[in-house]
Amino acid sequence: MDDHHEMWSKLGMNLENHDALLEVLPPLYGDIFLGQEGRPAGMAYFDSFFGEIHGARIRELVEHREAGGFVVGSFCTYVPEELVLAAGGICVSLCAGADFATDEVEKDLPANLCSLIKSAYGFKIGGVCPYIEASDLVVGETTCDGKKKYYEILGKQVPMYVMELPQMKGPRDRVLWRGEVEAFARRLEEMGERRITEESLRKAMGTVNAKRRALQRLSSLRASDPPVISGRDALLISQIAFLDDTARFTSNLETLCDELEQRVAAGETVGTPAHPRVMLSGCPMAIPNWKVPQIIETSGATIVAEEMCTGERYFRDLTDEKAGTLDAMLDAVADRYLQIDCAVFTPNAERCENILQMVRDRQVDGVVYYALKYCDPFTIEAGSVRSELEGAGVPMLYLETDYSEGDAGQLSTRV
Ligand code: BJ8
Repeated sequence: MDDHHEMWSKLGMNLENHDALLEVLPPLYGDIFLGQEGRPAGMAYFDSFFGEIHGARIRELVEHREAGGFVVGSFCTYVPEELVLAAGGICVSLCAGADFATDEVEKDLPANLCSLIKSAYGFKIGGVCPYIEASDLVVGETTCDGKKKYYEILGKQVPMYVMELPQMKGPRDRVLWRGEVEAFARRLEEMGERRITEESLRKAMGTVNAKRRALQRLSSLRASDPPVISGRDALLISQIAFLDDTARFTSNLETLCDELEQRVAAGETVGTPAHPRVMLSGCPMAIPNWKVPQIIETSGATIVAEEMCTGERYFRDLTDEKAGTLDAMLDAVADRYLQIDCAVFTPNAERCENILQMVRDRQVDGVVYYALKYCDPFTIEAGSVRSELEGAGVPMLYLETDYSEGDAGQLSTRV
């Protein structure tokens, strides 16, 4: 990585902590990704993105702000990124994939909170997340209780805006959510000092849908047997989708998919027909949370799908681009996001239906259910998912873990 210390310093980051973090990440990345055999050549783009994940990409965000734009940071797939783009902003997800400054974190947050929230706070107070430091606004959502209450604490440290997400999906909930989408659009217009127009929103919807279509294409290619790309690489791509420039990401992913199509035709694979085909299901995995995929794929299985927000839940649904007026477009945005089947909703039967569909489409042999400790929505919903899968004759392995490496041996044995 080039020397970006001056930029990080101007952003107010803790350089000592950050240097320590940057020493750990490249070897970890090398072990998990670069040593894989038969990797597609198109992964080189994503490797190079990762190499500059805290450098060149952050410089782009800084330059965007200097040119009059703004940056919005978020923690959830419910935040409508089309609206941010349409108002002249860039939407990025914030760091939350590794333990950091845990002792300090636990002075403000309970120890029995999920790793994802504690990690997000650790990266903030440790001064090691350039994405949050480069954000003009952090957007939260009323999903799980842990995040809701965490946003009250975070809101004392950064400019914060919270969208009220309903907990059900009836007509009154839809009205509430549509109002929230509209209010968010108005807030973004204030930030960007420009109106969101039919033209700008239509363009943004097209740009974001193109990204989701490219991710859907990758997902379909993973139906090949044996697989042509590892689950680790596919997960990495999903993680980068939340950080990279949307159009550039899409173009590089389409190039990779072209290569994968050729590999399917040529029979070039990353596994053998004897490898079990595994689907991951559950909580999201933010960079650099690769512990479980690494264990699964070094134990003789290949991951062929992720039923999680860093996976199918992020790109399954498109926003209807046929809407003619601005009002109708905001309807389409609201409707698209309300389809997301996160476990924070009740009831959430469509999640099980979607899981069964994915099992069929990807010819899945078994599901590894990944739950973060203390995540009530996903740990509780595991029971319904298990009984649906058992009914369909598909085995499920339930793994409850956190971001520490202490249980890696035990997880490995169970896998
Ligand atoms: S849409 S999955 S990104 S809420 S793991 S913080 S739920 S206690 S991350 Fe999520 Fe949006 Fe849903 Fe996706 Fe709470 Fe669970 Fe922690 Fe979680």
